[in-house]
Amino acid sequence: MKLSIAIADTNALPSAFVVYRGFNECIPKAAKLGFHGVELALKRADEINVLHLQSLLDENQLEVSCISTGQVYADEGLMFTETDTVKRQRVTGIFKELIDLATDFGQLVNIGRVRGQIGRLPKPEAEDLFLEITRGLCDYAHPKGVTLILEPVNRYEIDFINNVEEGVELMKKVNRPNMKLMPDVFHMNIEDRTIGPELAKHIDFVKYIHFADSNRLAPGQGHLDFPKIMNSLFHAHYDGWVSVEILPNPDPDTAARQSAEFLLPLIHAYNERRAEVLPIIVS
Ligand code: LER
Ligand code: MN
Repeated sequence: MKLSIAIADTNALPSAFVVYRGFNECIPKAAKLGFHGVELALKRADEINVLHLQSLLDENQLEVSCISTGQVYADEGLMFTETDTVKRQRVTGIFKELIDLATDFGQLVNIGRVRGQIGRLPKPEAEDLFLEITRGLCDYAHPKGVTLILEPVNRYEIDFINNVEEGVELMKKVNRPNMKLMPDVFHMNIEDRTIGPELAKHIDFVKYIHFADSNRLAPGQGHLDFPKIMNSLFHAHYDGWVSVEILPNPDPDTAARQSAEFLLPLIHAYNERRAEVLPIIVS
């Protein structure tokens, strides 16, 4: 298991949901705190100077865990359930460029609120609009080694795919090997029956996990039981990223430090425990 933190660059929208802003300043800070990677919140692929980002990552020995796309939705209201052909082409084009970028950085692109609303559409129609764009993007991404990860988001933010079970049902309809889920334990705390057992039950679909406490502050600052959640993940043999996506409160540096201080010892113990049992699982 590896630990990442959500960051955006200085030109990100005020609504970008990240802990840190400013790659030059914050990538070294994340490395110093012990994070293994950074989740890049992007609006467009051309925000990234590939050579500069790669050298920043190399200098700080960090990886990109995933490219997240909340700003694609926030910026122009683009959605996969959109009916307008021009807007559908636009969101598809933006995603193809983000997939190209992910070939070199993380190989994972998230689909958050950009999946769209059901709104006034009949649900099967909204689903078909989503499926058409998503299958096309999966087929584009597959030869590039990139996987798309859909995030169930709570009902107060969106009306389409609120819990993990709904996500799994939709994944089965997408029916592509590079389409998986990105559960977020903050949303799961609102929408799912349980957190750890639900993640374990659907582990084959779980590719990446957002960590935030019940109040969306750093893990350890609310009432979610992270050791218990991680124990379920351990028994389900999860070996992917967990990424801190929290409010930058009381300030970004404190929120990032609290997250690292709370989660890194748990992750080290998790990985040591996995190293002990891995030979048994493999043999
Ligand atoms: C995005 O990862 C997320 O969790 C959303 O709640 C942001 O609005
Ligand atoms: Mn999230």
